[in-house]
Amino acid sequence: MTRLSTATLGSARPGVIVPAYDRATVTAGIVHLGIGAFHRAHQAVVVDDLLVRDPSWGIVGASLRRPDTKDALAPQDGLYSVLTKDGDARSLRVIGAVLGVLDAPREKEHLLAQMADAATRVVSLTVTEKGYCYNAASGGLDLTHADIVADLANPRDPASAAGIVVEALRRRREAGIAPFTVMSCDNLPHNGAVSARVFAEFAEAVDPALGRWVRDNVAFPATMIDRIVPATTDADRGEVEALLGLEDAWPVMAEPFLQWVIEDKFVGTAPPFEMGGAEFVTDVAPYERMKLRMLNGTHSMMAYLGFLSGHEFIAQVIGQPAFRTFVSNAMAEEIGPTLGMPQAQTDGYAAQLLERFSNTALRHRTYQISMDGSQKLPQRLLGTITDRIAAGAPFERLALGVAAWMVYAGGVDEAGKPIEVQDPMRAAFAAIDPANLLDGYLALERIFPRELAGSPVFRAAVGAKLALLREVGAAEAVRRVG
Ligand code: CS2
Repeated sequence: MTRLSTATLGSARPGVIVPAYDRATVTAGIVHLGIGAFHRAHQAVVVDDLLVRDPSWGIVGASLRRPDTKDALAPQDGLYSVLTKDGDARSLRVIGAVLGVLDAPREKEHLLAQMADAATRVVSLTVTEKGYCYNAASGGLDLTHADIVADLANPRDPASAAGIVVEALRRRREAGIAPFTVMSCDNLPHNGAVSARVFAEFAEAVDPALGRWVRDNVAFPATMIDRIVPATTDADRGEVEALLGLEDAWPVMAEPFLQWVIEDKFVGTAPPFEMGGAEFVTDVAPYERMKLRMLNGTHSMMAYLGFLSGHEFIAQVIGQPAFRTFVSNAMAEEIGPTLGMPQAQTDGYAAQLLERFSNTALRHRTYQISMDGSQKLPQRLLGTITDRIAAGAPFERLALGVAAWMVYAGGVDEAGKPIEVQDPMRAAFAAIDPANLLDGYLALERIFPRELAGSPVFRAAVGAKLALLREVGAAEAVRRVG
């Protein structure tokens, strides 16, 4: 079948939404680091909407590790489709906002030159939690991280996100060009403040004057990003091909829901992201907290408990009445009350989340969400638990979620089969004595703040849930906790 490209786009099937602007007039204004499925189903879609008004905000994407996105999108002139799925309903749209993709390891100079170019006014990132080389316990850059050590030894030839951003900023400063705005779009708490701190600390370690300049001149808006984007499968590619009438090697799948809340703090004028439904606010924190604790918190709980119960997809998990009760109670009774919002608002949000999780067309794998638990647990579950303990309130369901993660990270499922655990702290997990999981995990200070690990209430709650999981298994534990 003919491949999707500029030349063939005209033969897309009727009903497919195609760019409403003339792509030939679009120029690059954004460099995006970490051009995975999430970015292409979220930010790039919003940019695709605003290019009608201002064609100077096209995106040059970069992948920091794997060349697969570049290899797939180059023959397609950057074009790809987003298939939105809701039950049996489908909507297919071809996105034209990505002008090109650079493979950072092979094309570093090209990438740095693009970032140092005055036309680039925003550098956005989806490099996942671990990509910030951030030490959750200290709150700053992890100067012992191998990638940071390597980049600080050779800052003109960087490989980490921090190294690349700072080298591009150094070049701009030297050339007398205003800095770009650095916009984190990762699921980190206070992603703006974390990026500000991590990148300024890196710059400072390269040159104190550069560190000061970064602190004083670069804007790091916080953002809350939300859209469920499961990994694309071969079956998805087949579905896209049938709907599009062309072959697309790199489509992305998404739910209809899309939310993006952005702190109104840019160097110069921000791209008109509101044209694509984004919202500019002065304080992102309440949105971010609600989303991380309610959506991502229950996502992780469903992922570990669901995986251990033998469920492959989130919609299957939430389709079990016991799980639905458990998740709904966790949100209403344990998470919602920590958000400091009117109950009607958190209840409404919870109801909407249950609907979104129930979207059977998405096939969002529990295994996918289970990845990188060490990087996710603190902001998704542990902060909520800390607040519950401070309020003297129970947190049985959250404790079961943490215990399920410990079992999962131990690398053996309930049938005794090995689990391929993907996590930067995997080696540390493997060194834990299976006979004493609780002490082993709680000693990991990068995950568990000392105060929490030392809390008798916390230890007792998680310890009891570990025992319950061992005794009756995840499915029955969920039913009993309810
Ligand atoms: C998920 C998120 O994989 C995960 O850890 O919880 O990617 C989630 O789907 C998104 O944050 C939704 O916006």
